[in-house]
Amino acid sequence: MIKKITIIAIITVIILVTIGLILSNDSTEKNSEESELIVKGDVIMPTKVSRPGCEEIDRCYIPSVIVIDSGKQVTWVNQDSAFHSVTSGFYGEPTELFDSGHLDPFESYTVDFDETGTYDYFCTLHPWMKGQVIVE
Ligand SMILES: [Cu+2]
Repeated sequence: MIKKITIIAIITVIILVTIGLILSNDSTEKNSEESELIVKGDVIMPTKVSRPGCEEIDRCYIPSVIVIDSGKQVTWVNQDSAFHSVTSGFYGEPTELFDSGHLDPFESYTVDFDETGTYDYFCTLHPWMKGQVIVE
């Protein structure tokens, strides 16, 4: 009788470990999918955009317009040596949907977009820096 219980216990443990392995594999796949999406959604703030001029060649945020599916996210990366921000709305008229605050050089900022629409954003420090996220 005790042997039967031991065997049942061992089988139960094996089943639980197997389920655990399957679940952990699933979550690993999900994580790699997510990181691919982050790379896809990257918007870069390149160097020297803290002076006016980038708006003339549409290079303040690269790309300045990004189109994504709803439920996805966008990550901005500050590749400049100056502070920048990613703030929803227009200069002087923030919509308060999202605001990165001052991003240090090489700092990044991610926003989830669950609702479709067009989201304008700007840099609070440099009024000429404008961008748009279009969520479809
Ligand atoms: Cu800026």
